[in-house]
Amino acid sequence: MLKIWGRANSINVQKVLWCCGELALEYERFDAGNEFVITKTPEYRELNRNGLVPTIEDGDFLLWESNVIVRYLAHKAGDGRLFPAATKTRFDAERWMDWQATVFWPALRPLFIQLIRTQPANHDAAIISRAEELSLAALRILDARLSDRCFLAGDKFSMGDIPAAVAVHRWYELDTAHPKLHHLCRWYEQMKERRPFQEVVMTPLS
Ligand SMILES: N[C@@H](CCC(=O)N[C@@H](CS)C(=O)NCC(=O)O)C(=O)O
Repeated sequence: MLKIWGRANSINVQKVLWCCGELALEYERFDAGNEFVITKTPEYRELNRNGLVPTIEDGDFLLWESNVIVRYLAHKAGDGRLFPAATKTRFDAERWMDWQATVFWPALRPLFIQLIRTQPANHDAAIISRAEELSLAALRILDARLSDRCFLAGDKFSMGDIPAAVAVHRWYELDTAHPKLHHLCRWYEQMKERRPFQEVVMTPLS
């Protein structure tokens, strides 16, 4: 059975768990990361030298990097449910996955760390304000993208929606200003209707 290493409250682990839910894949999950200090052990470092989560073991195949794991599982399913068959649609989806990892999450993460993982007495107003500004800029890009299509890579839900949606969920859950972004909001409501999203992403932030 597929093995997944990673605590269930990690944004990057949630991408993989959501993907498994969409594909109805069975898996065994092992807590790792943060308070689960197993990531610091030599045994875990053999699996993932970065000491980060998630890591998966699919038989003798070991893989880390959450978005790549989502691509791998979606492709392996082989039925086009999450992995678009058409070349341009596929790379369109991949583009939004990379953008989430390189632009959107780096903008939003400091806000999450400040508001959820930092004692209020230690909040840094400059970090919060900058993160709010950069996150909103990224969210406006998503909103514009969704103005003329249902999902990020077209008219069908795909792997391209998964990384962005887990991050958008965090933004909506944070105690920060939420200017009206109508297209984004409509898309997020669609995500919230999906059972696997409800089960693994819509959990209290911690
Ligand atoms: N680019 C990596 C980033 C992985 C990452 O930063 N994971 C975080 C959790 S979201 C982590 O392992 N943090 C340290 C920890 O939990 O101990 C990926 O997408 O898988």
